[in-house]
Amino acid sequence: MAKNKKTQQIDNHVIDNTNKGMTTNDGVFITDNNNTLKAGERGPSLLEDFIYLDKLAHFDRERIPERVVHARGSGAHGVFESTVDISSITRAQFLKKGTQTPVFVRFSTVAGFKGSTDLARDVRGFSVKFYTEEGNYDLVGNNIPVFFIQDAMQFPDVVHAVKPEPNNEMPQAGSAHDTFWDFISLMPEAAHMTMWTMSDRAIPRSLRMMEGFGVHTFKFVNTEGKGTFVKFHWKPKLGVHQVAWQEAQKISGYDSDFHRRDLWEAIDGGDFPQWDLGIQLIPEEDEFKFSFDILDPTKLIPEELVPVQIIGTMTLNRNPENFFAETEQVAFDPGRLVPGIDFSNDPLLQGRIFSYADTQNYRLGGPNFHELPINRPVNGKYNNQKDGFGRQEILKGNVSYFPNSLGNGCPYHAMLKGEKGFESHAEKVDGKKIRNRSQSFADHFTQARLFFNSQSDSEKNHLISALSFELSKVKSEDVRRRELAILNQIDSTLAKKVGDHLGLKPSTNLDDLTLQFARQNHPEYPIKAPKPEIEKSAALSMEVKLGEGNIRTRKVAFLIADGVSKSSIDKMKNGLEEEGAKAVLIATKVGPVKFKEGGEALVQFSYLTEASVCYDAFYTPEGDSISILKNEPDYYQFINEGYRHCKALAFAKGAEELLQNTYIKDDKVDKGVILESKNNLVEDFIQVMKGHRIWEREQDRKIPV
Ligand code: HDE
Repeated sequence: MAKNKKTQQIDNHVIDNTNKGMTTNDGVFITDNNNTLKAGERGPSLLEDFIYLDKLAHFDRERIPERVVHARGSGAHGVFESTVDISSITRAQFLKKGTQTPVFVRFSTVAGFKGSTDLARDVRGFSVKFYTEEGNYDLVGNNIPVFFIQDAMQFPDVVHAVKPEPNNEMPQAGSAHDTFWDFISLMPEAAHMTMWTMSDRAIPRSLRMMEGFGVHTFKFVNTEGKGTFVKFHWKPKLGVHQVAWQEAQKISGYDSDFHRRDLWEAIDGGDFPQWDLGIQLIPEEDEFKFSFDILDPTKLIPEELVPVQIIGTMTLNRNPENFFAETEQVAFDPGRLVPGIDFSNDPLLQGRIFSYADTQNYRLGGPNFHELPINRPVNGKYNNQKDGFGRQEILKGNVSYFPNSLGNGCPYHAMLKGEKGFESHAEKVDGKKIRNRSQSFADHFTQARLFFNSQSDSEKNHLISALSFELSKVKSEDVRRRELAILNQIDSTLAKKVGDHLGLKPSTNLDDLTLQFARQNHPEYPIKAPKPEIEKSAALSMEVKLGEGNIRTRKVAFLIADGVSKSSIDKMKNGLEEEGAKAVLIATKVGPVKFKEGGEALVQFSYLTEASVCYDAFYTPEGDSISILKNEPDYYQFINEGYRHCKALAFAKGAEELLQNTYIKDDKVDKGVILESKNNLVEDFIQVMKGHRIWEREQDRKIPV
């Protein structure tokens, strides 16, 4: 693969220790890296041991502050290719049809610390840095298209509420606790986002299988200076998929790096994840056309009202060389733009313009973080900024000011030589200084309801279970009641079902405290909600999402033991691999496993190291292995749990007898259990996997695990 400019830039900084002698930081060769310098064999250490001091002084400073939010993240390099001509709408050069732009992407959870589990119920960050020829452009988005709050002033509050509680620093990476729901139940504007975070969007199957959203409305600006509002969407080619909540909790124990590992292994194995970039365009004339305000970040624009047009594709094709240097030191900032893109007046976005550069200055230790290899623009940076901690570039000459004559007026203003510099969209602004909230932001439940109504039955059930789980963990009954009253405004069945789990009857009126706080922003609260354009939106359900019929990179556990039939393995393996899925052999032990036909396979995974929750589907091939599996309790755990979590299971003819010892007997054999004696083993199995899960099984609450 040809290296792009960014890859080359990073490569220039990669250090390779191969065939190198060990040195101090000053390049002095070290002869003993094991022992400190002492006064006599059993004597005290000497202060003059500069080799030890050099090593430890650096070690003592290895940690930098983790991100205050989105601390836990995984990154990858890639390329974005523009595929559609939208030059009449934006002058951004990287969006010119056919342009390829290097990118670095960082996915993250929000609440947990840097070492927390990947499978927390949480929003996922979806940050993309485009290294364009006109400078870096960051689209710092999430996998959920709306936000909890409307104004940046309340950001520290929502974050403090969701983070571990300050007295005991619990719980880690979880919103199921009192302070989060206390805040949320006082903030009806959070109702819409809460529906999303309690849905399965918050527990993705893979970072490669989630959508991304710019959340705010932005602006495109064309060469004539005309603005058009725009919303950004990333649509994954693998479809949008989730795990079950019970699985998520177990995966956190079995493999808390589940998402990070999945992304790394996919890229390492050449399965490069891809997303299409979509835009929704709203002409300036249509700014007030909708029943909601397009500047309100708690609202989305339904795709039925403004269709999403695909304008390019992003491919992630390279893992970082070094986690710290790249994924940790990458500094995203939605407050930096390239010509052709501009902010809207969304008060949440406006607040972000300050926070990101400010946090990088602190986290990365000063103003020179732009010079770190991962952050450098590929087109270079030329200005009169100088000095500061960690400065790497060496400015030549005696001029570091503008205007100047001694340096021939350089670096010059872009317009002087005809280059196209950044120009803000010349939007007319005229208003009194005022510290309040627009009345057009005051309807909080219509889109929360739209989201709920758009879910399939199983999705609704998951949402109800998630809310029940979270609120059951809340100790304060007042908080539970307040939140139930909010849910009741969204949908009475939803509120009733959650209330049943809590032993509470939802009130039809919002709690007095909720009203009191809401009225601080909207004195007339609650207002009469405007009539929505639509009641349901197919695009909001994961079940009808793109990528259906695609099982690429899904992991199928082949459950085997000594004596397994090779031909029974190969038959299924070939079929799955043709569809891009992966067969993973799991045996009673790692190392060589004998085939019935003679010969052996080297197996890397065993029932000791693996868990059913980390796999998408299960196949039991036939062979003499069956008599061993018959007495293997961990085998049954795989099968029962796989069934409980609504996954596809296939059994070769000789393996079907094992079913008798599982939960899946006779009437439990549904469309997701493929028996070679009754079905077309390979094709039917693939077909069921394409449907992702057999959620109907969830009705059967008796399934033991
Ligand atoms: Fe962030 N956010 N945020 N945020 N955010 C940060 O910047 C902030 C918001 C998002 O992978 C911080 O570098 C404010 C919305 C992502 O490195 C910080 C407000 C959205 C990431 C910050 C918001 C996001 C961050 C912490 C309200 C979705 C991870 C570390 C006005 C559109 C970026 C850092 C990465 C990170 C501030 C709200 C997404 C503190 C003040 C809305 C994906 O600057």
